[in-house]
Amino acid sequence: MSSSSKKTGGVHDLGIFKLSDCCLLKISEGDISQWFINGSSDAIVNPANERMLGGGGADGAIHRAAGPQLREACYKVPEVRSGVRCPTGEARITPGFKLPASHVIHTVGPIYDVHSNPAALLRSSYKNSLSVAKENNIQYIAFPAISCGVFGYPFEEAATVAISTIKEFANDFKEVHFVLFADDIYSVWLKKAKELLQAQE
Ligand code: AR6
Repeated sequence: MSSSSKKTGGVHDLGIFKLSDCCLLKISEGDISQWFINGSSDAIVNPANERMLGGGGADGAIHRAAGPQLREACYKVPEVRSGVRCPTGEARITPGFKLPASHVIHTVGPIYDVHSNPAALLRSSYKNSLSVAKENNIQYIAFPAISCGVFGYPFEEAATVAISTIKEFANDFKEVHFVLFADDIYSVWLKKAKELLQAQE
């Protein structure tokens, strides 16, 4: 199967795949905090922790780019128990404030070596993020590789869960994006998408 991905001057262009007649999956390298489509029906997904008050990695980049209002909005999300605003596998939505994208969907992926069934929890993170997006009329959504940084999830296993779960929402969005931070993880995602999806010419 051929792919539409290209490599120009050491920078990967998009890998584009068809999820359904109305929805494309686009895979690129970059900083998710800078991603947007139209600033009105677009959302980025933040790989957060259960407190939802910021952290390192993509979470840190998103909070820095959004400005302090994002932390204030997160603070107002009710705790379900002490120190937990978003349990592992669930998702919450806030505005994007100074981000170019209109919304942030915060989700908490599993810690690979701590949780007993990380695949089920990672699947829940993707599924609940997509459900919250759908409820809020989001048409364009971008994911990083949830749990693949600090939380230690192996890239290939994570890519299988991510892409197969997104396939189930193929009729609900115009575009689903993966914005991946580094060449190694981008290549793994692209390879997995070629295995599981149809390349768009
Ligand atoms: N844009 C896109 N991807 C990024 C960016 C960025 N700006 N920065 C990092 N990545 P991580 P996790 C990649 O650690 O594993 C935080 O402290 C990164 O290379 O951000 O779910 C939270 O507060 C990796 O491939 O999220 C939590 O405590 C992927 O994003 C914890 O880390 C996810 O890495 C969550 O850990």
